[in-house]
Amino acid sequence: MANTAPTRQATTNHEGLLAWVDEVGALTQPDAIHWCDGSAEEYDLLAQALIDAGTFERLSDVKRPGSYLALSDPADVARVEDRTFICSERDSDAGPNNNWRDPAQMRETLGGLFRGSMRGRTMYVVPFSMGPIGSPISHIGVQLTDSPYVAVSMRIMTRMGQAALDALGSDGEFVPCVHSVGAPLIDGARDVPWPCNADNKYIVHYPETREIWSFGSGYGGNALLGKKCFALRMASVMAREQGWMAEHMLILKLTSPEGEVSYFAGAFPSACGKTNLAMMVPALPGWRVETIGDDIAWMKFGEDGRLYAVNPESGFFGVAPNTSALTNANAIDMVAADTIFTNCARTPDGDVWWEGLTEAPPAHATDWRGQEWTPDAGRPAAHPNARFTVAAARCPSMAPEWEDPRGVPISAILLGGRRASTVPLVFEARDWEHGTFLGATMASETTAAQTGAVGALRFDPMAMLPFCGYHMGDYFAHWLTVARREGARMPRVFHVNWFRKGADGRFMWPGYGENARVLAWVFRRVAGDAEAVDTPIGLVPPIGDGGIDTTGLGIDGETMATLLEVDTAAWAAALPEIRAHLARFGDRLPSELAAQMDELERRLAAA
Ligand code: TSX
Ligand code: MN
Repeated sequence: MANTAPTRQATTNHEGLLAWVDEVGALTQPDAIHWCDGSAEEYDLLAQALIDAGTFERLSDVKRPGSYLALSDPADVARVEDRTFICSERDSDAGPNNNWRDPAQMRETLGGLFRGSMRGRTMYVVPFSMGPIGSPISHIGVQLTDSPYVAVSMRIMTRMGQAALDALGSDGEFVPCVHSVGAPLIDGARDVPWPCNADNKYIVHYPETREIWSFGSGYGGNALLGKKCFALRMASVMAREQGWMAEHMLILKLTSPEGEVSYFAGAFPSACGKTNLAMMVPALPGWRVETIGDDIAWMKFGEDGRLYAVNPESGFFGVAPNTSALTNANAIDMVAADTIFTNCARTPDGDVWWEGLTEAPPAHATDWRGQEWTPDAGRPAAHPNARFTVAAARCPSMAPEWEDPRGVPISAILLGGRRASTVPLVFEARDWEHGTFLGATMASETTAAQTGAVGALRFDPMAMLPFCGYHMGDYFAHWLTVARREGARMPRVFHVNWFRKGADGRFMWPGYGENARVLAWVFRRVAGDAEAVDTPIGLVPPIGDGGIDTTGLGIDGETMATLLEVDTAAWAAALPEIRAHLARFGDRLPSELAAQMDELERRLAAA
């Protein structure tokens, strides 16, 4: 691998960058250093090197042109939250939401691990812009990695290569990101298809010096450092200091039958179908949904006081299982070509397959571990966290302005959760402070896809619990602070729940394209054209005029009433759990949120 990898010299005069690359090279001792230019030729060369190394298998030119399948080490299949560290000077600044380590001690530990860790490999210098190149909302990073799989993935997921270097200039600021799979090739040792260091994973953030160091894993958010590490954990710290917002949110564009446009951002915990919502095909005639992003929103204030959002990414790293023409037709079209699949199953005709892709499974397949698989195998063919990595430009529902350097003005923030009971289909926050409270107390019931008891309530404030790079109490305070900026015109906040179940245990709301009916009510609320009923928990759509359009839906008024019902007894019963959740943040919980808690209790008691 090291002998066949291309090498390319530096094409920057950024002294700080050159010195840092030298320094990390001296520490990790790669055989060669390659500065990525981000060209298609370079991508093809690296893909060929990955095929030669056994990491990639080229898929059928007929079934999946330009596409590859990688099977990971079974010990390297997901993000590792228990190996993710925030190394702030003070323990208290990391908060109860993070694993803290002393930065000096961590530097010593990592120094030992990274010393010589790239021996026998090529170190790729991967310059990237999170957000459109040159946008005032964007920020630049440079990742050093000994994984060509990471280098090609970064070309899809970010604006990677010479253009990012050029934007950096000779003295621009960048977030340094160092990544090693932690598997040096010593004394001519043969490489494996998916090198990693399963027992020694470290995903480390130094928020004060803005550095990211990742060791031992080649998978997803552990290794593609622009995504969760930079665009969420590090960016949340930068955003707090600089007065903007880095959020774990989709961004969608909604166009009404009258041709009016609104942009919504949306925070959802895992397993709520965030990517499906971002790419949704509305079932409500005349309405159109287009995609800006499916995972992360960076929002800065415009001169008009509104929040303008960009998607800092340029691709999708989506969960494959249960993605189908029924759940997400745009994603299926998108991954028809030029896609990297990881831990999917392979069919005999050189295509990929995953659970939920088709109603009938293939008669034979090779599973994600490379073993023969048949439908009676008693184990999934694709790993439940199998992924596709594909350029956003391939997504048919991308809005033309998705790369607008000015960003798009956000009118509403949607918060969501998976709740079988208690929480209505949709309700609106009374104001920004109440919306912040709704975000801070967001919760989802666990599904079989997660570990632990199925159906247990898991609080995940703003869907940021694993992604906030500092104390979450301070993060809530930041939400309250940005709204006090002179002239700020904050988005309205809504809570949605597609997952309420009836007495028969079945989902009451059809979801998917029918969610457009909920989005349409949100749109009309923001425009001042829809009604709402005041309840103890917030503003709920009325049944009928001014409420949710149910024409052609086939849901009766009684079911709609149940979907929108505020079960005050169930809410009152949930209060102690919500209080206990907020108590985790101790004296850093903003007093405004404690007051919101008391107000909710008072309103429920009066109901
Ligand atoms: O993504 C989902 N969305 C959002 C779509 C834009 N899912 C899948 C969640 C797992 C990732 C949903 N599942 C949604 C939803 O709105 N709703 C449900 C629940 C549900 C599941 C199946 C049906 C209806 C609702 N279908 C039938 O009962 C036929
Ligand atoms: Mn995410």
